[in-house]
Amino acid sequence: MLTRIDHIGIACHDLDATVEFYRRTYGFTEVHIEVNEEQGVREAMLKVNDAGDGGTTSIQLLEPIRDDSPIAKFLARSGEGVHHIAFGTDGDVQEEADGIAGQGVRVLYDSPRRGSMGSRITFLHPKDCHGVLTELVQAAEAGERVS
Ligand code: CMX
Ligand code: CO
Repeated sequence: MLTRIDHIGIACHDLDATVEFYRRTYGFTEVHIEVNEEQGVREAMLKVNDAGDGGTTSIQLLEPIRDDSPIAKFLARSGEGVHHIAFGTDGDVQEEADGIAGQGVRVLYDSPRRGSMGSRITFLHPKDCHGVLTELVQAAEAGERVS
């Protein structure tokens, strides 16, 4: 089941300046920063302010590290802005993706890849999702995180 909005992915030219914008303007805190070579990005996770109601959502800011990365291509075509929405799964992300593929939606990876903070991720083609690049995320268990 898809149980939450895990994060919204936003493409930016300058990661540090964009992190600073979200910190200064909204008071969001950076909880994680990493380079993901496979995805061709330097990225930061910012936690949206927590009102104590149990809701935890993040903003993922993505800066390209290679000209042929999906984020570089997106910036060249569309400029900065919302790049994808990521839903969290409560179970195995591959099983979730297989079920969705059965509805005729293209899943972009044959098997899940490594996402932020050791999560397992895959993507659904935007053309099959009414224009929205959609990521599925299975969070790493606390003991399993790979950095
Ligand atoms: N949102 C909506 N539509 C998008 C899109 C996006 N982010 N990226 C591309 N498209 C559209 C294009 O505009 C194009 O539409 P038209 O045919 O109408 O012009 C169509 O999709 C296909 O475009 P394309 O040039 O053939 O495909 P790309 O080479 O741009 O690849 C995609 C698109 C989704 C397959 C590729 O970006 C991908 O594999 N993404 C998954 C990985 C990823 O995005 N990684 C970065 C984030 C990492 C993370 O979240 O951790
Ligand atoms: Co993402």
